[in-house]
Amino acid sequence: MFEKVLIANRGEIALRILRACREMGISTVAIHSTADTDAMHVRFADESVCIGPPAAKDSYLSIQAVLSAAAISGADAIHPGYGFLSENADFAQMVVEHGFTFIGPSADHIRLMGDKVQAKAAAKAAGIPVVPGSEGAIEDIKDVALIAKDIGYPVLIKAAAGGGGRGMQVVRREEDLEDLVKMAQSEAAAAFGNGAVYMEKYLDKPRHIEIQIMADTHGNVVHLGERDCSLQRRHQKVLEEAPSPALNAAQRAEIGEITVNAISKLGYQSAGTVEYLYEDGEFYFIEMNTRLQVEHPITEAITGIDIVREMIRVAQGAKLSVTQDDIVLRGHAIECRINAEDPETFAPSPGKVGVYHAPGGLGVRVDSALYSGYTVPPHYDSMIAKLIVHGASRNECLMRLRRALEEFVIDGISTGIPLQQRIIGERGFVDGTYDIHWLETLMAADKDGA
Ligand code: MV4
Repeated sequence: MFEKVLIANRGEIALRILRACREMGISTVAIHSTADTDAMHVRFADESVCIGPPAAKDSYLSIQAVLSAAAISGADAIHPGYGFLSENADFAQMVVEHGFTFIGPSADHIRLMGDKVQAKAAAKAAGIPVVPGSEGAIEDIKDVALIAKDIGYPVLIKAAAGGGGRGMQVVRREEDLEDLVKMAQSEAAAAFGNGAVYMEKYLDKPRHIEIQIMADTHGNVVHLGERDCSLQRRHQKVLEEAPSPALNAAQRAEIGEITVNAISKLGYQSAGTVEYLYEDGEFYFIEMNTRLQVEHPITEAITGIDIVREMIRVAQGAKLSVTQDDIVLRGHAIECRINAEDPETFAPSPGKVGVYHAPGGLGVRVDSALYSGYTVPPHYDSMIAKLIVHGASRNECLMRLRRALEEFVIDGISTGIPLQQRIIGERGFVDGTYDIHWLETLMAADKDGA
């Protein structure tokens, strides 16, 4: 059993992990930069260690600093949260080499899924449907041109070391293929230090649907249903919901079972998420996230399962506390990400918070590290709160969400609350028919004054 866990993160996710530890009777170590001395996660933890200056690369991203903090505090294990070092395979490996437990998957699985070409090949070999395209990285342009002709244009060139939408090129005509592949290769080499790119058929209007899985070290794997994350802007998710308005129970069970079988074959452990594009009734694997995700609370809301506690349990070698038959999806949940941002330009809007009042009541959860008088530092991600609302039906969830957004008070800084209110009032959202382009199309229409 762990006696002490170090949380290698900040903000709301550090609080989320601290809460799970406290409930489990595990003492906690917070780490923080000098910009975060007054942060909530530092106050909340049993002990804290200052690990460096404000710039993340010198603090939250410094493997040396984090490992030193774990050593001096006598922690047994490290939870990386999301972002920062959470998907750094070298970090996961060094954590283990220094005698700590990494609360997450093995370094090998993180490494495998970090290379999008290898991830796709592994997923396909394990029985997961993938987008048709080049088998592996592009080597010979003539081979790829033949495949592109066969699957039909447009095609998409993606960077093996990219992910999350970084380094993609749409190719609409055969005559552009060679130039755009070369461009993508040199951009990928410059951005990621790895010029490998691959090609896929470009899906026109898909939804982004992801399956949450959990696996222990005893061969048990379960899925917790899906989340629909199609509402995004510039590859940043804005609002997520579970279950997806696009799926029925039979489709959910089928893709869930395919995903669970593949995860078993891969020997993966811990929590993870398999991301799919969904179009015309078909699922296509795009990536796997080997970490706890921002939007995990909507899955917790509809399953009643504490995903962070399960991660900690399986890292200790315990069995999952549930089997697939125990998992029942109840009702509907939506998460709104609230960013400190300018409502027009979306530029980050850090600064001092005046009055802070979080909504509450039945079915309302707010995960945030804000408090009245807190100063949001400019050095980190602009997400300052997550509002998670649960209801018996999607309609009840929407009524409750509308009410909760009205109750939210964050004075002193600009936030994305008005954007969320706007979205949930739109017909395309209320009827659940939106795809991955819906939000950006809506906002482009606003700009044009349409
Ligand atoms: C695609 C695609 C269309 N066709 N792949 C963007 C993020 C990265 N994870 C994968 N992405 C996409 N891959 C094929 N073959 C469209 C996107 C995409 C997207 C995907 C999910 C959520 C939002 C998106 C926004 C633009 C493009």
